[in-house]
Amino acid sequence: MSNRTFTMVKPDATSKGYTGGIIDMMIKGGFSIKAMKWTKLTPEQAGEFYAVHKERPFYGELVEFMSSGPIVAAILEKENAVEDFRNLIGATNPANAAEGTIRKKYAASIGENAVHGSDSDENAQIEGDFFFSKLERF
Ligand code: FUP
Repeated sequence: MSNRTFTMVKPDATSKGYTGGIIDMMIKGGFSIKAMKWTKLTPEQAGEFYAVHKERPFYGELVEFMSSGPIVAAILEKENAVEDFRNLIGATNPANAAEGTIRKKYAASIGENAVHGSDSDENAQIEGDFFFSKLERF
């Protein structure tokens, strides 16, 4: 069990002015910020980040969307971080997201779903390393 996860506020949410509200829900959910940056992915970077989905039918759309505007990338810390954060963000499809979750409140659709959360300790490490150097983590 790791105590860190990786998250992004996605372009749909940054463009709608939801960044502050989403980060507030993360902090009120008991997560502390270990690293954070406002940045924008190139299509190549988004393609690399989501390479695991390369064969899926939505890959092209996903890469286009994730490189369409700014994102906020962050490493968060809490006991049982990966699982607890998945619970806080809710189901991938906001139509199935539970009341009180970030996606229930802020996500528009399965593709434009406001926020990313790592699905395993191993991916949390890989994804955090994709965005942050050792000098950017506190
Ligand atoms: P999640 O881990 O909840 O972000 O969901 P997945 O890893 O299954 O999917 C990663 C991203 O692919 C989602 F955030 C949005 C996108 N996606 C689609 O666009 N369509 C789908 O049918 C499934 C996922």
